Amino acid sequence: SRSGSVDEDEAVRFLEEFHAESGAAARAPARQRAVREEIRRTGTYRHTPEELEYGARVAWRNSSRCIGRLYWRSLRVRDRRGVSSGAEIAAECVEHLREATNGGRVRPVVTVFAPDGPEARAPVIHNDQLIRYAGYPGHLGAGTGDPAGEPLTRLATRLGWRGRGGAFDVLPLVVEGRGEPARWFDLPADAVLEVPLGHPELAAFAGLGLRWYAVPAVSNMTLEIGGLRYPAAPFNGWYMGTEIGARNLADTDRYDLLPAVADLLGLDTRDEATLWRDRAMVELNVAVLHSFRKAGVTITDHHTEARRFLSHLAREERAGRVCPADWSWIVPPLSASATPVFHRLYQDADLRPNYVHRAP
Ligand code: HEM
Ligand code: NRG
Repeated sequence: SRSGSVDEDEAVRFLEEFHAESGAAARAPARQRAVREEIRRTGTYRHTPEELEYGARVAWRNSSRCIGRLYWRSLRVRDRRGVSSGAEIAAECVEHLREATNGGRVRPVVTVFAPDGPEARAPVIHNDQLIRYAGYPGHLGAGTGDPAGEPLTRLATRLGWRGRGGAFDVLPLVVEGRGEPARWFDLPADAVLEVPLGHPELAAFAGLGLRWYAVPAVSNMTLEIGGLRYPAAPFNGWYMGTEIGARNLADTDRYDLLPAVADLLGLDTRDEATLWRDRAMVELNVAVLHSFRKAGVTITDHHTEARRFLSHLAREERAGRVCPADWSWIVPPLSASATPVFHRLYQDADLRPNYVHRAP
């Protein structure tokens, strides 16, 4: 077969799994022959809508870093393989966010754009996530916004976008349509639901002026199914509170807010043994969960999600499958040993279909 063409055996392995799991074994031989023939003739093949939907869901099931896999069958798959211009991709990402946000009752969604092929490269979404805050570097760590947003802020700015210099400026989408240069597209405000953060007991907490967005929509991973690669395939579920309260707002190379929260709590930050960091982290996480709940936005806590994950593992075993899992990602970054996922080990495996990282 010619170079850059899809691996026939990978394609057939996927089709075998698809037909076996979807109870359509009778149709398998004819479809496999047709796909082999299509690959030999064109270097690639097209998934049927059913294969794409199944592949995107199993790719989630196979994501060994994800604690949220209990609901893998409920993933909504938006088939937008025919869309490849920058402007249309941006518009479809906005539609994705509207469907996923659903007024706060967040729904897991993936939108699949045109794949890589022997004739044409796939379109590129430069954002790590569809919604992210800008980061503006300053002197001696005195920057503004989210340091994780700095690379995209730089790229968007080079392309002519002007940020307002605030701590929570929503970045534009930066998209390269097939065969087009990169362009930026502002997200309309009504497609970006955000939650202002307050604390159930500490009235002064709201004075910190913190907020976070409702929908984590990862857009820097390639969906791989049956030898085909879909580099533009943003997906989302809902947040687990610790992602925001124990990492995004707390990490020293992110918003680094534990000292400010500790001050608010009146803790002695000169003595590590007061555990001011730990106490501030708990209250920050309480604020995140409380605020999302109050705003009617779906979120989960790490105790509930850890329990659900173990039900998922048990269910997968009953179905005769191993559920690959990466302990270092499954275990939450707060109160790890108070959750059941901490107290055991997991088998890991690099299965396909899957969502895989691409070079930045
Ligand atoms: C990672 C939770 C839905 C695929 C994670 C992580 C958490 C999580 C806590 C670790 C993130 C980190 O430490 O940065 C959830 C919850 C969901 C959900 C609560 C609610 C439904 C989904 C969906 C997909 C998915 C719908 C794909 C269709 C992944 C992948 C990773 C991941 C690929 C690894 C990301 C990476 O390597 O950076 N998830 N998830 N998750 N999740 Fe989920
Ligand atoms: N930690 C990242 C998001 C990574 C994926 N997490 C999810 N995925 N919940 C953050 O923004 O904090 N998901 O598809 O729901």
